[in-house]
Amino acid sequence: SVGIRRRMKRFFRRDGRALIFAMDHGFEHGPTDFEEHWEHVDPRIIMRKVVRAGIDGVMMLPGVARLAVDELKPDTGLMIKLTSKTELRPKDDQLLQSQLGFVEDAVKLGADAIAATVYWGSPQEDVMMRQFAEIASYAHDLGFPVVQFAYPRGPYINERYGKKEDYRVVMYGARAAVESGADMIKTYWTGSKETFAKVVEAAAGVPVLLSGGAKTDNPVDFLKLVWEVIEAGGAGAVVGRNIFQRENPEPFIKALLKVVHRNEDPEEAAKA
Ligand code: FBP
Repeated sequence: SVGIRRRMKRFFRRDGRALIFAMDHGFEHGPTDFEEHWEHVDPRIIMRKVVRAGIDGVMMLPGVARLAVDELKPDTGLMIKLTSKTELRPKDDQLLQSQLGFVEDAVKLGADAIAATVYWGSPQEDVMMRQFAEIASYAHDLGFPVVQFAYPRGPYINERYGKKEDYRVVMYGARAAVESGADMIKTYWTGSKETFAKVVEAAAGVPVLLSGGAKTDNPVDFLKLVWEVIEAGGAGAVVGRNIFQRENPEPFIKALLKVVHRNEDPEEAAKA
């Protein structure tokens, strides 16, 4: 619909690419994720920094968004994620993301897109498929794009492919996201430009964003990874720990923006 097309543009610049800041870690991993730079546990402080650095969009759960939306610029894309899990759950339930908010909550917060995770290959895949279908159906009716965090993980994946980052697994998840109606996909790095390009192709034109992952000790290593994503045809990245676990997120975001939007050489981008 027209609404979906308009709202997609709040994230993607004219080059079709986006850099999005992720901050749902206080729920998904617990506040220990912020201990490296404890001041960033306050969503207002880190949001102020990322917005000042020129980020294209941000992703939060509804409660944190309520605290931090005033820090956003009018044109910062706002993605509200409606599913999560805590790491306090019993191990057997770690492969399920549950719904913790509703599309209406996101709309009231001024969201531009709605996000939800599906762990493809989980024993509880069925629950997340249904959850995603409900969220997507309602969001689409209202003219909102839907982002699927398409994260394959589960026992059979490990048995059959060895690891969840195998490109055959990642592209399966991306394809399943497309076929289930996602307007944007967020997924893992597959380890090489060539294999990530296959993931992008399997997504058949639906934008594929990298899921940042654990902080790299050397910032340039992460810039290089994002550079490869862009070279592979990826639409950008959704980055959490690699931003808020650094002492100085602003220059790092500026460097990331140069890589994402200008294909700038990572070493050069890091210098400025
Ligand atoms: P990162 O850039 O920190 O990896 O953030 C992306 C993200 O998907 C978060 O939204 C989420 O909290 C976290 O990674 C989940 O990581 P995992 O499920 O691998 O523990």
